[in-house]
Amino acid sequence: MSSIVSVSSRDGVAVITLDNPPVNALSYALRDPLNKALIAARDDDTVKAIVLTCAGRTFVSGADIREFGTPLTSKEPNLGDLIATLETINKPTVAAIHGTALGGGLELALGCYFRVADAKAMVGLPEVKLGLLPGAGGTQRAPRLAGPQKALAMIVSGNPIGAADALKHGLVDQVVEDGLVDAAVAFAAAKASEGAHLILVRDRDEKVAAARGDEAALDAAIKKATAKARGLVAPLRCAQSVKNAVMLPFEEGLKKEREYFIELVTGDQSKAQRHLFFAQREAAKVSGVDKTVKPRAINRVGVIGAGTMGGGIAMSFVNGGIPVTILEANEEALKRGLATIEKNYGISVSRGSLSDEAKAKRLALFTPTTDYGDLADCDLIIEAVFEEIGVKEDVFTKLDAIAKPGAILASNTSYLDVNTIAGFTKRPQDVLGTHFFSPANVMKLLEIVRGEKTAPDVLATILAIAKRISKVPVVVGVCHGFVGNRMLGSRSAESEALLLEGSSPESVDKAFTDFGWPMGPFQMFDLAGLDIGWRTRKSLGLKAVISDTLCEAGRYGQKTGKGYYLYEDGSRVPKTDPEVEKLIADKASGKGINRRTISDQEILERTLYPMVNEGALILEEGIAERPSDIDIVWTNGYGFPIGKGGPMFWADMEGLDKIVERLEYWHGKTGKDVFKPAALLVKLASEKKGFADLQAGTA
Ligand code: 3H9
Repeated sequence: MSSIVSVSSRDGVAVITLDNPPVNALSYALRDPLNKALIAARDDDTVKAIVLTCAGRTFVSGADIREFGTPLTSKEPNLGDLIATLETINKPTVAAIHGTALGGGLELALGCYFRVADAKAMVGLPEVKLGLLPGAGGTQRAPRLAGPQKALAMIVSGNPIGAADALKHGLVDQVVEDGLVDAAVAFAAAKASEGAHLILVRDRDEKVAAARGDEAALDAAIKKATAKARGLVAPLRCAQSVKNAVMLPFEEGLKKEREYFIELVTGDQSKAQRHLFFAQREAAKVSGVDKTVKPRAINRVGVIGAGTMGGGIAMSFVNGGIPVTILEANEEALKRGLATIEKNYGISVSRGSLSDEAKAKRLALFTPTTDYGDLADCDLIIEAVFEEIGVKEDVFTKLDAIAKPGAILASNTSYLDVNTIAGFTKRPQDVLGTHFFSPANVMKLLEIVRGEKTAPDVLATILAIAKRISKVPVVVGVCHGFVGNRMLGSRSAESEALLLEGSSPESVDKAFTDFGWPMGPFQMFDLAGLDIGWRTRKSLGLKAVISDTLCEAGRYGQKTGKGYYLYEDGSRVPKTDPEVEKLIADKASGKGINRRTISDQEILERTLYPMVNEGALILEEGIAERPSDIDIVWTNGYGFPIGKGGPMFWADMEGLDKIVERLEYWHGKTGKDVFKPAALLVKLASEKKGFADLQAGTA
């Protein structure tokens, strides 16, 4: 017996406890003693049943992701061997599930005859989010217990379900409010003493047999579930494997599942998605904010501005159960903002993702006001007002006068200098930027802008609250546009240049969607509103000839029914507009440009390489703490394809020497600064290293 696996006996039931913090991942160090403990309990005639339970905050939350790509993954006993051992046991085996039983953890539990879960437990097969499929029988056993449709939804989405749902669909056999291990022991003992007929999950055929008769329904469900795969292979393999569970004998389905798993785990997409998994957790580790820094308490949040951004920010906090005082300049604007919020919740109700009761509860958490004095009891106040420094000065001066001591004052600015804003108060240590992305109640990214004087506990507080409201936080430094919009700037300028030289909005956007982006730059401009960039450019004395002309003609994008594209009444589907084609051709000829056919390769090089270059400058300047933080910004805030791991991970895959060579080529041809390779990029390329080396401290 090792400290990682211990065995005790209760009324003839062997209780095997796994203790591998933090999440009881099934590393080799755990698998080996667990396998031995299972064999010992199996072969001990005094043991009449076995309960598998975990110490700490959770049941097994999966295979050990850090072992993938190392010899330890397959070192025997591997996870499949462990489950095979479980299935040789001819006495009741019960998994006692608390916390999260995820991936290999749920697969282990499915190797038991029975599962008892704590009422707050969640179970799921999230492997698809790592570019994988459940590789230890999950795609074969889950459909046999829950039915193929439910298993398909769980495996292709990767989203976990609660204990009650799992009970309803047969994934667990009993749910208990408390006393989980006692209940599991009692359950196991009862099964043993009643001499229950024990059927392995792999041998249960009713639910898959029923689906076998209706292959068309299964295919339709697969088509729907994988409709948004966008070039990712894992969702397709997940779906095919569930279909195999229905159509093939168990052993054959299992063999195929193994083949798919090996294909995926050795492929670039899964490497990229595993990189993002760890990158997200790294981003929460911020220099100067260690575990000893205690976050401040946040019981009420104030939001200034009830427009699109303010409303979305307020909804994010309310969705996390935090009361919000929402302030507008006048009653009319306040009413309009609240009506939009109510409408948005109404849409969730009509889609079935929110109950009427939950909607009412959320609405009750809003306190509307037009009086700054009402923000005095807020622990955190975020302003989302007009993006102009004079307006910000007015707001922060007022906040400084009314906010209670220790309240955190945040600006949702996307470009302005947070240090200047902090200087409008007598408490710059309590000021920072919280840059949400639109629609703020949906988008996961939160850029936390650390000012020169921002206190460590202020950062710790925002990092903690971000987790509470299900955002993905990344701490960045002060510069124009921070990480995301600054890199977007270099991409945008070049997208416009491509139009003048011969591309169309359609051809640029298609090159992007073929690469895996959900939409291209021009579809994104139309969605976000062209007027936003126009206003910023005007304030900086910059020009973008096509975009400016569209704005002058009142073409702001989807909200005005036309921008780079045309949108028919209320539709979001972009249609080619001959007027825009003509406008581009006229502007090009006015500048004496001979338009030509531009390849997808050129489009991608000229838009994405400058982004990587800007990312390198951002790292040189210390605006981002590490390359992977930039990847988190771009995959969570701008739709960079997750299967490519973010711009910096992708750059490493492309090869930095190739990128430098092409940047130099374009710099020579155009003379534009965006193509001038950053010193860091040149250094890494010349040393044949990548951003990963920089992060690992080996460059
Ligand atoms: C799989 O199972 C494949 C099989 O089908 C087939 C195999 C053949 N491995 O997220 P947190 C670390 S694939 C290694 O901050 P929370 C994490 O990096 C796996 N490490 O905590 C972090 O480390 P650090 C399928 C892991 O409470 C620390 O634990 N399973 C793993 O917010 C705390 O993590 C999954 O995909 C792991 N499996 O959330 C589940 N999991 O402190 C992945 C976590 O050094 N895990 N770590 O930064 C999760 O979703 C969340 O971690 C969980 C806890 C919900 C469990």
